[in-house]
Amino acid sequence: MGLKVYINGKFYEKKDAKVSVFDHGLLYGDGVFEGIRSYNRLVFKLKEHIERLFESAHTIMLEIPLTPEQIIKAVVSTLKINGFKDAYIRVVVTRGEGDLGLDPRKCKGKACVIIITDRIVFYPERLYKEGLQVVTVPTVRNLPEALNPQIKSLNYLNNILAKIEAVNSGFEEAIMLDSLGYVAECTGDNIFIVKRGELYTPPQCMGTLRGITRDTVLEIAKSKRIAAHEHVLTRHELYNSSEAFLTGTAAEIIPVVKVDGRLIGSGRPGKTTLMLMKEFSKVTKTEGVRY
Ligand code: PXG
Repeated sequence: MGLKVYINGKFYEKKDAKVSVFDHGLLYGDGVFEGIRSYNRLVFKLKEHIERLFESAHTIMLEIPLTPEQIIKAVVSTLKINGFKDAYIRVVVTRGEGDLGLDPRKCKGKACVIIITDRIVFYPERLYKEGLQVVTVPTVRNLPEALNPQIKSLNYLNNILAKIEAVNSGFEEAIMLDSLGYVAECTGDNIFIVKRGELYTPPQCMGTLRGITRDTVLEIAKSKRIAAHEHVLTRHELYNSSEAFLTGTAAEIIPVVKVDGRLIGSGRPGKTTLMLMKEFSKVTKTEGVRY
């Protein structure tokens, strides 16, 4: 039995899990999504992810045809039917079928709800031990006043362009700057630095998604009495930090040891980063919605 995908209340085999070519999610990137993870049959921060999904949908005036509780139930059913203990979960809501015009009013039916669960894909284990080398890229992060990065929309071209630029330069991940040149975030991760034992991360108004892993790191820091600041960061501050790391549902917490050719600290993952990685791993093993 193969992978089963949830579409609008029904389960389909992977090969039959399809949506219309007239779906505005495909035609215009008109829709929203969330990337969630489960660890040992516990879905981490499921409520928070679904809340963010509804906020993204609210802003683009997309009516999700289910309640948050119904989506949570559907996520759990999809995980159960596929028998995953550890999974990567993708919840996608598209505007649905319309015509060849971008007006969302032309999508007469309901929005389309898709839930895909699969094995997790993440950076090779080696990079968590050695740390990642990253570069800043020319593509500027979307301006909040144009397309707010808080909307986790199906249009990820801004991030994909940045990823292409990093890969073309021989790096796995890109640091995106905002239109003023301040550090915003990476293509699918938030960024933190450590300086004099304190944490700094760009505020969400700087073209930065309010990441759920980012929030979790801020909670851990609080519980460990480590000062954490949401503060604008320049490249200079990044280059001269003693530690740096990225946070995201897919990557979890990954150390950064080089930025634009500048060594960060000793060039090895730092002790605050390693402590946070350990604590994060504890939290994900003990907290979440059980299935
Ligand atoms: N910034 C951006 C632009 C993101 O897309 C994050 C930060 C981290 O947020 P969370 O809430 O996950 O801590 C994201 C999250 C993927 C993938 O398939 C992308 C994300 C999450 C999971 C998978 O590339 N983005």
